[in-house]
Amino acid sequence: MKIVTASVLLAVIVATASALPAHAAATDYAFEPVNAEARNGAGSEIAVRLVHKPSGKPVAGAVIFRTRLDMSPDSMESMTTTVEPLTESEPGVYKFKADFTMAGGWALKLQAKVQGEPETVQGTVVFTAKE
Ligand SMILES: [Cu+2]
Repeated sequence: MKIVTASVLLAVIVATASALPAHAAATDYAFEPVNAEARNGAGSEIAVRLVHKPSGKPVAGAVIFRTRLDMSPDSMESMTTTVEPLTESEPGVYKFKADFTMAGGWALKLQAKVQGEPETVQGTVVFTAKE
């Protein structure tokens, strides 16, 4: 039964490794909509707030390096449109210009680098584009 013992031991090691604090750190951050309702159409402004969950404080100076805007909330994940970053309008609030092409639910998927956090922070914010 030596093999069984080894695999149990391995499972314990894997479980312990996934509980390391480094993993918890990136999940300490959350992206939230400033206003979940958006105007449908080209050049619509949307904004997200990046929050450090344990302190509840906004996170300024994050570098959002990847975005994707798609209609996955309405089961149209392949329907994407352009989204262009604008300035950080106030600390922790990041604005974008979105070219919505259809009324309904849109998911803004973000990847960001936060100062002092080695892991990439990821988030999804759902907006509803309305006529
Ligand atoms: Cu659609």
